[in-house]
Amino acid sequence: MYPSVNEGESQSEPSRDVRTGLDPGNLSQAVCDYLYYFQGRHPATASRNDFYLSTAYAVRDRLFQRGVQSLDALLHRPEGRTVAYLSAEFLMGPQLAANLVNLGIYDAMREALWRMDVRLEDLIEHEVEPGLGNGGLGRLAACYLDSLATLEIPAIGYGIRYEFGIFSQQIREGWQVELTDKWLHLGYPWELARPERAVSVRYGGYTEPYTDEQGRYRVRWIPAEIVKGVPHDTPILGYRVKTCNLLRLWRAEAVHSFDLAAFNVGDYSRAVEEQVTTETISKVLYPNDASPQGKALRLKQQYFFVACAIEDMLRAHLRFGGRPETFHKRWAAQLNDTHPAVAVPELMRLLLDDHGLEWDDAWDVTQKTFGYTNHTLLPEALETWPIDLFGALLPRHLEIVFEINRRLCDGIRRVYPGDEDRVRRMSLVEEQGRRSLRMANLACVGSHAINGVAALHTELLKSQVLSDWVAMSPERFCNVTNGVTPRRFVLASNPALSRLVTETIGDHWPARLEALRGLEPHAEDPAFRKRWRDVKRENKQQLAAVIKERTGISVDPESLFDIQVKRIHEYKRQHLNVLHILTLYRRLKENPGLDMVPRTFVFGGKAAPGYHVAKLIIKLITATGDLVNDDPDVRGRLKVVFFPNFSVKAGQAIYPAADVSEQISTAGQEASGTGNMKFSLNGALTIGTLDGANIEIREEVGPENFFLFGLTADEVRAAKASGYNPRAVYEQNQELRAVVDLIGSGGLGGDPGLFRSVLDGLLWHDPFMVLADYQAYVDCQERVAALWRDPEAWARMSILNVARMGKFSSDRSIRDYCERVWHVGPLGAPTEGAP
Ligand code: NBX
Repeated sequence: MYPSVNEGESQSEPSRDVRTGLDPGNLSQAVCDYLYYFQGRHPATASRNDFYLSTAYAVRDRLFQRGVQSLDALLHRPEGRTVAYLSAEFLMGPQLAANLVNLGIYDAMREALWRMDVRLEDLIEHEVEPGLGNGGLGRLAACYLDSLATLEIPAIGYGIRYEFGIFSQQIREGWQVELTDKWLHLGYPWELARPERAVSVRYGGYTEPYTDEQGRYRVRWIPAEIVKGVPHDTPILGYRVKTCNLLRLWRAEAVHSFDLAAFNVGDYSRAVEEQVTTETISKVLYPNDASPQGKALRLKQQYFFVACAIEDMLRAHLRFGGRPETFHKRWAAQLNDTHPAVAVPELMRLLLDDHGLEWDDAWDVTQKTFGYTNHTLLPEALETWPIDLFGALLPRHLEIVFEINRRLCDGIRRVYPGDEDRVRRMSLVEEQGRRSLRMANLACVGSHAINGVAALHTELLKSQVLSDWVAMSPERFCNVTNGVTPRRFVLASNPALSRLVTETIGDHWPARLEALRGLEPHAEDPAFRKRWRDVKRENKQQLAAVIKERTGISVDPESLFDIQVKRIHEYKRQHLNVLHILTLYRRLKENPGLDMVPRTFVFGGKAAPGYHVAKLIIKLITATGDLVNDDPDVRGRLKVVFFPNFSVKAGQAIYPAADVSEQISTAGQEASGTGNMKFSLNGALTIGTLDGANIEIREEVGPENFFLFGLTADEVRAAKASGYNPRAVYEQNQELRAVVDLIGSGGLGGDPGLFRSVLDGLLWHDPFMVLADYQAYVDCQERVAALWRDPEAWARMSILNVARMGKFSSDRSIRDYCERVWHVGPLGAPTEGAP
């Protein structure tokens, strides 16, 4: 018997409530039990990882305990609609703090651990996050799971359990270096493997026609390869509710285990090779966030999780007497971009080949089941698959896609006789070059609802990329502006601000974010503004300490923290930010006595490993830091930090400490952005273009509380159409020329050729209008600096930003999806428009 940690409790008393109790006594007993019986450790000798795992198990028990009924209902319910969110990426972030917040036991657990001489904050810091996504799209999926559970909508997230997530980024001599992400190496306590619910996934082979007993023409698929998909479930508890949903991620395994006696040595190694090949399917996340790689393995991954998911859904539907014809009454499936678009022919295949439905009936079910969310307008990001590759891997699906396409093209010709151009544009098959399948067109034709992720993005989708589809079926299109979960991005990550807000307006705001409006009158209260500034200062001090530890750079918490964290991409224009920094630097060099607002510029984000210019932009940032950080003329007034390995966890430390949020993409390029929302919700002021959700943020917070600059999307298009000449902008702007020449002459690091590809791109092409927006950006930054000199006015604006951000809760986004796309209400009840 090991000593009970519950004061005043008899040591022999069984820990009755050890799996359910929420008070510190029960919690510490539970952690202790796990330490002892699961980790085989006594508290006195346990490592931090032992404590972390034991705490996580204790929390997981409570998730399951609260949610077992809703979990059962998810898959075993005979009626009502469940949402299936199909996504190749779920960027969940650390789970411990978020789950404690949603359970409402953060303080109790802190106290429980304290009794064992353990700091909860240390365990939270110790946690390794599963980086199973690239950026915005994957993180959006995670926010949506939180909101679905909070709104008590039955939902399952289906995806891939990558063994290696997004690479971990190191900075060596100013360059990005990629390391494999071993997120599983110390154990991942939040999931349960469910080998008994494994499914088979088939690839390759050929198809053959046959006639069934009723004399009907049917098709059989004889695959060449079979792979097992094993589900791993993570419970997703809503905020202070009992609904517990599920994230079900699939791991690929070889079907056959090896009978050692049956193999000679040579065969054995071949058999192991086969196993290794199979298991590569779920081995690694592709680290590209914009241009797809077109690799066969990537298509294998997409089909893998889609086939697992649809099989799982269909099985659950049929088990309780559902008929294949009513599949859509039981499931609303959302395609998170085109990555899961192969779900359309997969569902058709199951309904036609396995369940004998007629084409029209199967098509009706399929279209009513799926909705498609588009996340990008970038032409290079639109996925296509070479027909030969697709057909070799999925021969039956290719036949079905051809038949969908035949009917689609016939339909277009009926509505627009003679318009063969239109047929070519809308066809599922791109005939130019290597014949390929257009996944966005497949997703459109197979879905009853198609949406963009911010108002401008949806408008541009409708007027440009998908205009032909709008002409055919305008009723299918709608907008759902993105949102983020305030539970993680305010409550868990900014406790000081959360306390102040709760003290001021009560504790309803995390579940009803519009309640933040109640802060508005307090913007006029000097005492409140002082407390607001104190919170920000405390958060900046904490971030300064982390920056020192990660980079060795000392930054002054009293300086203006000007932050840009997001994937590195030319369209996001981190290099525009750098041009501004160098402009300030040159001004200081020319006039060291200049009265300049001290600023700390923080950058963070990963570059796709094959994207050379993006990697060079990282080097440009770090070289700028090397130039300015220790220059005696600068006297600490400029600091430039590249925060390595940006992640959800890093974001949670960074957003609360920002004064200025950089949202400076070329107008018309950023579909929505969600970092913009996280910053503003934490009291940062935005400097931004009229792009993505910036437009709606500015509308909400008021144009007077937002630093706007730059060309509009229309102006960008017009400038390009009339022959935009970046070289002329360079020639005519003396300060810009000086900065560009500084970079081009080796002023950063000594090698004049180092940044040539970036500079040549800017001077000769500049597709993202960096030079065109340079002066407007620099001028706008002067307005930022002027306001910073008036701390009262700054605090007032910061408060108003937070007060008016209620719209950007992911709860609002999910309500929009429920109403406009899924037609489901709480507990799966059908709502108006339900199929
Ligand atoms: O999706 C992002 C957009 O760029 C953001 O504007 C938007 O806010 C966010 C959520 O809607 N897109 C994105 O993150 N894409 C990817 O990560 C991606 C990953 C793999 C791939 C293509 C894109 N093959």
